[in-house]
Amino acid sequence: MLSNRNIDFLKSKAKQVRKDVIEMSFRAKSAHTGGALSCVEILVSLYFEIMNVDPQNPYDKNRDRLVFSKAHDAKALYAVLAERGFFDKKLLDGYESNNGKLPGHSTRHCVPGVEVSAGSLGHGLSMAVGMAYAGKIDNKKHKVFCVISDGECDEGSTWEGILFAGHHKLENLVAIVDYNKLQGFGYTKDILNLEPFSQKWESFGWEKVELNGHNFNELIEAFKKLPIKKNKPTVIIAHTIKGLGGVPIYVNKVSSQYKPPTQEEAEEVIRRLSSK
Ligand SMILES: Cc1ncc(C[n+]2csc(CCOP(=O)(O)OP(=O)(O)O)c2C)c(N)n1
Repeated sequence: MLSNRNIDFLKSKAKQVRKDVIEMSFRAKSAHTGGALSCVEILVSLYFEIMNVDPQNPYDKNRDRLVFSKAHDAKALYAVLAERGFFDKKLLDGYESNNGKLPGHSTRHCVPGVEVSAGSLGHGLSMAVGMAYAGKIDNKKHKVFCVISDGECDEGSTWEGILFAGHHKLENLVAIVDYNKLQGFGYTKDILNLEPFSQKWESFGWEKVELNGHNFNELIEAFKKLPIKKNKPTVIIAHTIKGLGGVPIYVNKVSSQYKPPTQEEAEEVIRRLSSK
């Protein structure tokens, strides 16, 4: 269990990240806000409590790696990295603009801390698997985390990575599924149902934890137990809500995928997140 002080600290970071995400969405009139909001607590937990990273030495060879496979939701990653001190927060103003440094899909080394280029969905887990496999061969101690979406779990390439990691017993690998149950044009259960989801991972040789992906206590308790089982990769199936904390009428709706907030909506969300 985390102390109340730690929880309050993480919650305040999550609020700030949500504000930054909404501001970037509004400024750039960008899509992909719902999925950025659903993974905020996952990223805040990892970068502020769990991962061995040093913003002053971002390419330390012993650092933990994070592959952000659902790179269309890069706003969340950028906001967390900036808040953690990897780069100047002013760069967020140039998100998805001609003169900015932050592309709509997170791209390797566009700023310190972004480990891989991604955005063509379904490839990140295989990159993470390769990094974990190399780490295991070289007897390295760092972990490789990979944040993937449920939409990516409808893709065959993801299951090839899952199969490989189970076979090679990559206990240094942790996949976190941001299971918000919505994709670009509908609910995952209607497009290509994943259930029974956790059993599928287990049958491929992974150890699973299922939790509320917005609850810091649950997330951090699970992360602190890693590796959950010797000789097995871990999947954390994080049940989340697309658009949580953003514009209320888009929460858990397809519209949270592509619709940027209007000025009034953005102002209202920022006001709410700035109060209390
Ligand atoms: C291979 C590929 N196909 C299609 C897209 C276009 N696309 C961007 S986001 C998205 C769906 C988002 O849903 P999901 O993957 O579940 O992510 P989340 O809800 O977590 O944002 C799609 C189809 C893409 N980026 N890559």
